[in-house]
Amino acid sequence: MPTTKTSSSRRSRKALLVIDVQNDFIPGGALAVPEGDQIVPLINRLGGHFKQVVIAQDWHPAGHISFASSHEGHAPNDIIQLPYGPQVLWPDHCVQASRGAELHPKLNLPHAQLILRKGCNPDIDSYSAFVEADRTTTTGLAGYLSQRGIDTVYLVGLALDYCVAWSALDARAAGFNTFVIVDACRAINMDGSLDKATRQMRAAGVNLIKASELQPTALC
Ligand code: VGL
Ligand code: ZN
Repeated sequence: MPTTKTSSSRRSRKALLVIDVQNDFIPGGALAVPEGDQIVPLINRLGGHFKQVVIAQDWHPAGHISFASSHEGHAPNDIIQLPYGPQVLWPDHCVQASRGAELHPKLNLPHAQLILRKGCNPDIDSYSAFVEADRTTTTGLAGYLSQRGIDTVYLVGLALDYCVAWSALDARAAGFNTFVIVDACRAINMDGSLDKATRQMRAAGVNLIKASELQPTALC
């Protein structure tokens, strides 16, 4: 066997993680993120540069603990204490098999090999595609990526200050080189949530970049 490594085995292996680009998070949806639909063409273009694409999908059972409607006397945006910590309450969204939970119809990533559904536990939310809100239960995504030799992840999608940020922080904590492509994301930005998430990501060593800074030939 030859002893010299090929350039592809020496290079880092990269994956694109597309977070929650679903009908309920785009204008007109139950938990609309302003301009959420505007990132879809850029995500489709970026997707073409990656062999490895993972799509995360928020996928709650009806009556989920994160829904304000599940807590009498509470309204969306209230914060309550749950056994695992504070929980923002949201309008009902991304209910399993509903139209709002479907991926955006213009999302075009036919080569994505994994669609990872999260937030399925009725009693635990999961902004992160890696670890649920109890900070203990894993989705298995870190194992999936590392068993495929992936060491670097690029995140895009919705919402930058919630599911993208939490996923990026957990990717970093799991040891992945982590990039967030900020112009391929949009934020909810409620009560300073975007500033806070940005500070936390920077402090953790998550790289916040623009799509124009990427060299497409280096991404596969
Ligand atoms: C999200 C709030 C609740 C997100 C999901 O995708 O950022 N935000 N569920
Ligand atoms: Zn959710």
